[in-house]
Amino acid sequence: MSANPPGDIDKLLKEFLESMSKEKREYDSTSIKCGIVGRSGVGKSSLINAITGQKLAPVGSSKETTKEAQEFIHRGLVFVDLPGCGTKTFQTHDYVNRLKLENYDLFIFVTESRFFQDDETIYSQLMALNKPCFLLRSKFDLALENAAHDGCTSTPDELKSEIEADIRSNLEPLQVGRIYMVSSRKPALYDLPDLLDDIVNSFSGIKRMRLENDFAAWSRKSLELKKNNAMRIAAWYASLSALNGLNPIVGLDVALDLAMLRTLGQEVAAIYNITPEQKDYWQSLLRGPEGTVLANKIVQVIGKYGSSTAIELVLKSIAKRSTVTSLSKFVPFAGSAVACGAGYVLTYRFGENLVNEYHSLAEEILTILKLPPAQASNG
Ligand SMILES: Nc1nc2c(ncn2[C@@H]2O[C@H](COP(=O)(O)OP(=O)(O)OP(=O)(O)O)[C@@H](O)[C@H]2O)c(=O)[nH]1
Ligand SMILES: [Mg+2]
Repeated sequence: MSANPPGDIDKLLKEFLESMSKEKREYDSTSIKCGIVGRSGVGKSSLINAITGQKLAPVGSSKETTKEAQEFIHRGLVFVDLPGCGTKTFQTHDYVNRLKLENYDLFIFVTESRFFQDDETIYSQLMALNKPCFLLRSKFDLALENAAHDGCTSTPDELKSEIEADIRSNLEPLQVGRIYMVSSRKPALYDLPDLLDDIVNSFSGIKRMRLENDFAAWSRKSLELKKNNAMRIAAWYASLSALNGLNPIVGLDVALDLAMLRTLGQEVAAIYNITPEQKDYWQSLLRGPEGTVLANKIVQVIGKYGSSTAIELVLKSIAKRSTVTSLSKFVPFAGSAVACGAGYVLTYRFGENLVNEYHSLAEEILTILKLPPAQASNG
C-alpha cells in the first residue's frame, strides 16, 4: 500500500488539529450544576470545600449560615449550597419548585445524625426528579470519636452498618442506594473517595472529564484519571501550538506561543488542585513537618512553570533530552512529523513534564492523607 500523497496528509493533519481545538472549546464551556441539600449545620459548606480542595464556601458556627441558595463556582463545577430544609425562608412544600431544582445535574443530600420528617419529604422529591442523587452521612470522624468516648465497642464498620440501617429505616418505603459515610476533615479516609468516584461514573463524555478534573483527588485511582486527562489536554495545547507558533525560542529553532504554555501550566496545576488559591486548604489538612515540606514543594513547582523565562529553560532542557521528531500517541500521522513540527512535540513534552511533576507531588500529599488517623499529623 502506498503512502498518502502529501496533500492528503496536510489535510488530515489540519483536520486532526482542528478537531482537537474544538474538543478543547467544548471542554472549556462545559459546566455541571450540583445541588448540596441538607439542614443547617450538617456540613454542606465543608463538603463543598473538601470536594474542590479549596476554601470556597464559608464554614459556619452555631448560627444558620445558609439562609438562601448560594452559588460557588470551581472551574466547571457550580455548587449550590441550598438552604437548610424546613427553614422559614424555604418551606418544605415549595422547596423543589422555588429553587428550580429541575435545572440541576446532580444532588448530594447531606444528613448528620437525625433524619426529620421534612428531610424525608425533600429527599423523596429529589428522587422524583430522576437526576443522580447521592445520600451521605457527614462528620463520620466525629461519630467514631463519640462512639469511642461513650465506650461503644462497635468497630468502624459495625458503626457504619448501624448508622446506615437507621437511615434506611427512616426513609422506608423509599429504596435508597448506597449511603456514604463521609468526613470533610479527613477527606481521603472513609467514603468520600467512593462517593466522588460514583458521581463521576454516573456521567459520560466531556461532563465526566470535567468532574474527573475538577473534583479533588482523594484516591490513587482518581489521580490516574487526572493524569490521563491532563495528557489529553496537553495534546490539545500541542495542537494549538502547531497551528499558531509565535515566539521563536533562541537556540531551539522553533516558534511557540509562550503565553499558551503558561496557560497549559495553570490548567495542569488546577487539575491536580495545586494552585495558589488552594494552598491554604492544603495547609489546613497538612499540619506538622511533612506539611511544611510539601507546602514548600508546592510553591517551587508553581514557580517553575510560572514565567516565560522559566518556561524557556524547561523547554531547552526537554529539547536536549528528546528527539523532536518522536511523536506522541495522540498524533496518528507518524510520517507527518515535519508538517506537525517541533511545536507540537515540544509542547506535548512540556505538558508531560508538568504532569509528571504535579502528579508525583499529588501522590505525596495523598500518601500522607491516607495514613490512618493515629499516624497522620492532622489526626
Ligand atoms: N468533625 C467534623 N466536623 C465537621 C465536618 N464537616 C463540618 N464540620 C463542622 O460542622 C460545623 C458546620 O459546618 P458547615 O460546613 O458550616 O455546615 P453547613 O451545613 O454549611 O451549615 P449552614 O451553612 O449553617 O447551613 C462547622 O463547625 C464545621 O467545622 C466533618 O466532617 N467532621
Ligand atoms: Mg453553609
